[in-house]
Amino acid sequence: MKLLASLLALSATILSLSTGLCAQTGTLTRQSDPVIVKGMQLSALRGTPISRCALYSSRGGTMNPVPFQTDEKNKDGIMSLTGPDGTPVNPDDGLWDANDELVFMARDLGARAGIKDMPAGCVTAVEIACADPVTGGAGWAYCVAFAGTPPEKSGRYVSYDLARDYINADCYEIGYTPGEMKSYFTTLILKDSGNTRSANLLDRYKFRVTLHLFFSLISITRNEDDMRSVLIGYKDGPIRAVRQCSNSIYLKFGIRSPTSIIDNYYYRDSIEWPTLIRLPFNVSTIASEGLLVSGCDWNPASTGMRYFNSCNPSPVLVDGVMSEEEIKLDKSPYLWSGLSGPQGSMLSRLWLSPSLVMGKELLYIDDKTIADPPEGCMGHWGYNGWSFNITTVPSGTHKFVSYFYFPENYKPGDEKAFLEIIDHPLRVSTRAL
Ligand SMILES: [Ca+2]
Ligand SMILES: [Ca+2]
Ligand SMILES: [Ca+2]
Repeated sequence: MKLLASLLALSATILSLSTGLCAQTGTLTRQSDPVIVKGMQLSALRGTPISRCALYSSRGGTMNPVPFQTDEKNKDGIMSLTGPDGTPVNPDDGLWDANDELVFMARDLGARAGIKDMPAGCVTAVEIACADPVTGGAGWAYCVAFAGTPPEKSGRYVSYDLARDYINADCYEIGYTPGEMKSYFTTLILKDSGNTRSANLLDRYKFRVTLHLFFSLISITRNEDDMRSVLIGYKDGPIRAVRQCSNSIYLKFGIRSPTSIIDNYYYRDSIEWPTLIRLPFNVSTIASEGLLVSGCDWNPASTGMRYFNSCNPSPVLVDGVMSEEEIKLDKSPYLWSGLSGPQGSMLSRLWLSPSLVMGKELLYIDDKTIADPPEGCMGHWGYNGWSFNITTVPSGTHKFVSYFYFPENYKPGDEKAFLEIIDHPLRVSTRAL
């Protein structure tokens, strides 16, 4: 009798636990984190045709399809893309395997659900749980495999126009110069909540190196026009557009540097933009001084926006005129910077390989009278980014990654959620239902 009572109590506990699990509502507040689930975390789907899978989340008690994409990688781990001529680049097999990636946005996570909640026709389902390591908030999504094509379509956040080399995302648009093999973008438009759309605010992204050789008797300068960037392959969203480029820099006497293959990612409200610098020698062996400056030079349409960063929380006015406050900006290395105004808002941060951390300081010039060719629009308009003393940089490959974020209706403090994406990444776990 006692045993029976214990068994009954145990089963009641299990029942309440499982009911509790199914009733768990999503508590995750993070929105802008891309969630990347590796194929090895989806082992229940191994060998399943990717075209039969869809992503669902539970909102308001119903399961709804949510935007997602699957990025296959070939057996060497290189992303499968489409070449500019439409042919597959690094194709894979169309089946789920360990190195393929499922990608979606944290904003689409929902409540916890059970196998009984899965959509009709579900053959296999894997639960994806995401936890915020700081707040303990959690959210869930479900990768569902069907016997054939999934019954419902989901939306898109990003699209890529190959002919214009142009990305149109919910919160921004960014454009390159098709056919010109340039590495830098020349168009940046901000959108706020999809309701407003600014003019193009950008002159160009500048990347400039100056080396002084033989005790400054000879100077070598290179700018972003000396870089050649060839589009190898692309992916047209719907979660992230990918541009894969082969980059090299013109050195001298017709010689180019070795090429680096770089993938750029464009999400709904963020961009991840890595750059590789390959140095065949220690800079100090050939140069007494070396300076690299890199940043966005804006155009007059940016007038009225305000610049701020983690060391300079009081915003300064972008108007093509260098004010006292702008001259006195603290040039210390900053963690993040922002530009905000009626046109919209943008935040940026930089990740550097440790070899580049030394000797960096704020670059900020807002002076329309100082020409800085090559540029489309004469003068500096809120030109901001980084200045690096590269004299001490050793030979080898150095990487930096620029992150751009596009908050909707930005107010001070909103940057914290974007910083958390890298500082405290969401923890992703999976289990087959
Ligand atoms: Ca595959
Ligand atoms: Ca100013
Ligand atoms: Ca300019």
